[in-house]
This record gives sequence, structure tokens and C-alpha cells, in this order.
Amino acid sequence: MLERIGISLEDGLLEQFDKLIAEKGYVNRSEAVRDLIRDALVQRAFTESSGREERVAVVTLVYDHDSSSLAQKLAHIQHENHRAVVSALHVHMDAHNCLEVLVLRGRGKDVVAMGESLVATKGVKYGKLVPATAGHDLR
Ligand code: NI
Repeated sequence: MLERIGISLEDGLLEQFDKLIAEKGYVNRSEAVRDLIRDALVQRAFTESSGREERVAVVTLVYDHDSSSLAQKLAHIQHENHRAVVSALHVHMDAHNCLEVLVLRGRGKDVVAMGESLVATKGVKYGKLVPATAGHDLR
């Protein structure tokens, strides 16, 4: 069942929101708000107390290929947790930069701990841990 709700927003905030969702290609505000709510719910599911349920997440890393100690460190973390790494994609972005995309699966807290340690590794230029979900509760 679909329920209608009303939201009060300041002019400026609504203007920026409309600009943002137009850029992202949303056809209406409702779908954009639904996606924001889903994202918040998935984030919360990942940080819920027990952390024992199985979770899947994607980690994106960009780092300097010329720093061999950094590449070794990132590989070491992955090998230490090899059962959690479902898939790893390595792209040589340019002469100096590597992009790695990892799919992690395991207990929520383990997945988050591993993802965060990769992202936080000194020398990683860009890193992001993105929770994934099968979306059973998000329709
Ligand atoms: Ni590379």
C-alpha cells in the first residue's frame, strides 16, 4: 500500500534538492526521497548492534601503484580476510594509479571492520565502503 506524506522544507533547501535530483535523473521527488530513506535504512542495518547477520558490501579504493609498500599492505589485509573477499577487480587507471573494487561478504561487523581498515590505510587516495542489500524490507 502506498501512503502519502507531506514534508515541509525551506525554499532554498527545496531548490537545491530539486536541482540535485534533476541532475541525477529522477523523474519526481517521491522516488528521490524513497532512495534517501532506503539508503539510510541500509546504512543503519550495517551498524546495528549485533553485527552477526551476513552482510555484503562493496569497497572502492584508488591508490598509487608506485608505492609498493601500500599495494602490499592492501593485499595483505585482503589475504588475511580472504574468505570475506568474494570478488576483486583491479583496473590500472593510468600510469600511476590503481583502482580496486572489492565485494565483501561476511558478518556485518567483520565486513565493516575490514572495509574501514582498507579505506583508512595511509596512502589510499580515495576509498569508500558502500553497503549492499538484497532489499527484502525496502519495497
Ligand atoms: Ni594497477
